[in-house]
Amino acid sequence: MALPLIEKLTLRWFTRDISARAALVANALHDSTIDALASRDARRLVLLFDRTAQDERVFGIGLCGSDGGVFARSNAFPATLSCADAKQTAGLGDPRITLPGGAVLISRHPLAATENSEIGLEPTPELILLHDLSFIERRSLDTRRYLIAFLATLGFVVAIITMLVAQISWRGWIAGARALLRGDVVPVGPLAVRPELAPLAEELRGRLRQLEDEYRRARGPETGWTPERLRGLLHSELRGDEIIVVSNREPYIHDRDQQGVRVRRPASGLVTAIEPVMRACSGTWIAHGSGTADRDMVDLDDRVSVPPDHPMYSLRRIWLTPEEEQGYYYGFANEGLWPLCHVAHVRPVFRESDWEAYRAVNQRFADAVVEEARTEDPVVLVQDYHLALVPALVREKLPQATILTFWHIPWPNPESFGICPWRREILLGLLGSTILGFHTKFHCKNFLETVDRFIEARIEHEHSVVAVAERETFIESYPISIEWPHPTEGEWASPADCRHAVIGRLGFPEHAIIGLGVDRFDYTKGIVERLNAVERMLEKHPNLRGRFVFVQVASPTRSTLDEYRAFQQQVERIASRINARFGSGCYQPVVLLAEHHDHGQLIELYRAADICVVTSLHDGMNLVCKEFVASRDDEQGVLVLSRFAGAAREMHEALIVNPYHVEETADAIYRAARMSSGEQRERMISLRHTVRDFNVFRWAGRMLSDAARWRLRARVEERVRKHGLPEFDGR
Ligand code: ADQ
Repeated sequence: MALPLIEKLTLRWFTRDISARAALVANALHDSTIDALASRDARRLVLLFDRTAQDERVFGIGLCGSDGGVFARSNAFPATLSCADAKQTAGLGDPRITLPGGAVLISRHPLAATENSEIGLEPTPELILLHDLSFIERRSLDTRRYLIAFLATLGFVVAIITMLVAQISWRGWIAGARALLRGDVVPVGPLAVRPELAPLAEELRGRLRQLEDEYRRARGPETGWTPERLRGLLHSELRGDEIIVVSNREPYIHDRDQQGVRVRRPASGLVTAIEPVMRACSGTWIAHGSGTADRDMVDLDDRVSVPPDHPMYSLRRIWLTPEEEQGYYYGFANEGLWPLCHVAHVRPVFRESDWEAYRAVNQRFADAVVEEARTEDPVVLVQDYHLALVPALVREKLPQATILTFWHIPWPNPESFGICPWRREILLGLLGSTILGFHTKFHCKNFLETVDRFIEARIEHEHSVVAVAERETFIESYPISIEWPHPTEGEWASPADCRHAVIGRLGFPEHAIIGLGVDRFDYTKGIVERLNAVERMLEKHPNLRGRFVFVQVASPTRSTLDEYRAFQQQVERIASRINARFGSGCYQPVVLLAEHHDHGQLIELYRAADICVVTSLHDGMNLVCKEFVASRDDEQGVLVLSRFAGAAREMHEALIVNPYHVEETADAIYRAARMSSGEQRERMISLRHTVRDFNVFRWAGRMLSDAARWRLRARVEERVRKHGLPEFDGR
């Protein structure tokens, strides 16, 4: 479209130039032409015209005489071109004619009299100049080529630039849209914080959440471990065999106070884990009756049905004298084995008298198992480090029993375990089990190495089996968990209401960022390290002073032991120090709630908190972090988790820290305090999947399935031994 326009324009310019040039040439020829004309010398004129026409632009020159004919013409001037035609064309708007050699432009220039000569002729002779226009065509062809090339190059460059710009802005849009959908603030780019986009983003987020929920509902539980499935397993694979649990801690404690008898659930990870399993499979739980009203609540066989409001299984209580409790529980178990297995820099203490008490009490528990067993091959679940001798003691009396022992705390390396003067006895006691479970593969490995170091045994590393005197024990990891909650409508207050209640009760500022720790008052839980990290964070980030609050719930435990009393005092001192440094007016950054909380109170705190901090220095698993995650159905809240807790091996979306590194922990708490709600949600969704799918029924189910396999194998072996061996021997 542009080309004809450009051609027209260039032609007009050239025509104007040529006309001006023609006037110049005509002027130059004027006088000589008049002289030659005066002498009627046509030859001279031809010579004059030919010379002038040597100029490449002048094609030909002719002189029209007063008679109307061509008086003289240059060689190239066409003989066919009459003066009349030439004059007529020259008068047109487009004074061009086409000759065989190409287009020419015609101009006419009348001759006027000069000073020396008078023409005196009528009409006046005129010079006709023919100008070569072929160069214009050549130029216009070149121009056309250049123009096409230029436009093509320009188009190409523009296309590239457009693509680049589109790419960059598309990425910007995508990143911005993603950030908006996550609920982040978009600081730059096309979607940078614009109030008008907020409702749109909110709507999109809502829709996404809806789609995810639909997807989750459609997918159903991944591993699908429920109480029903566990019950089904017990009936199908274990043929409804009886289940006996034996542990030191009882699941329900009856205490007497001024109002009468109260039932209490102890702060214990073991109880948290085993209770739902017992509810699912009934059976009998044997445990130490430690409550002040426990004796009043049992029948003649020391049994009571629990849970009190909806009995589902039987609790058999064992009575211990204060001396027995001192030696077995406080002494050997908690001053010896607990610090031995938790490498937490508190020295284990081993006393002969404690060991004697430990042995005697373990015998009492084993006897109770034998008493409770209605068959010769019950499934016995032995729990924890208080009862390490029970498996072998039960095995002596009930050789057909399937004994599953679970060690709830870490198992240290052989060097550390070697400190124990009764290491052989402990190992042989545990190896009375059919299956011995730990939380992690790492603890299993440590156990196998310890066996290898201290006793005569055949170890099949490939199958994770230890055999002592041909009696085999399968060593396996079974990461423990909690029951996934299914709160009934209205049972849980909304997180906003929980927050409101906690802020009101503890006198926090309205926009407080709430950090939370929930533990027993135990030196392995890293409470001191956690408070030091909180202090360091407030030191580094003064902007959070007056806003960040840390609630440490710690239920007193083993308080008769010096180590525990000193530890509680140390924590109280540190909390006071932080409050003195950073508190002002009614703002106290650390609130220490040194008391037992019931389940509902813990749920309220978990749901109110922005951050849950678990900084165990060494922990078998740690259930607090799983409880926090399970309580956050709003998919908000950040978990800061010690890498030394077994849970860190599953809960990768937590902010994992080394609690010994104060700076790192402080930075993680700060990061959690500033984490966008979008990132919180992403992490929390993933954590919730893990805890829901790997729940406590899966833990129990896996162990009981393995037990069923071993029972089957044992029965086949027994049959072969009884009926198959004679034939086999050929006797
Ligand atoms: P614990 O050392 O008792 O368990 P943990 O797993 O954290 O530790 O469980 C503590 C339980 O007690 C939780 O259910 C928690 O809610 C409750 N609790 C803590 N403080 C409380 C308080 N103040 N009031 C009320 N309840 C409180 C041991 C091992 C762990 C392992 C469990 C289970 O040390 O590593 O995870 O057994 O195997």
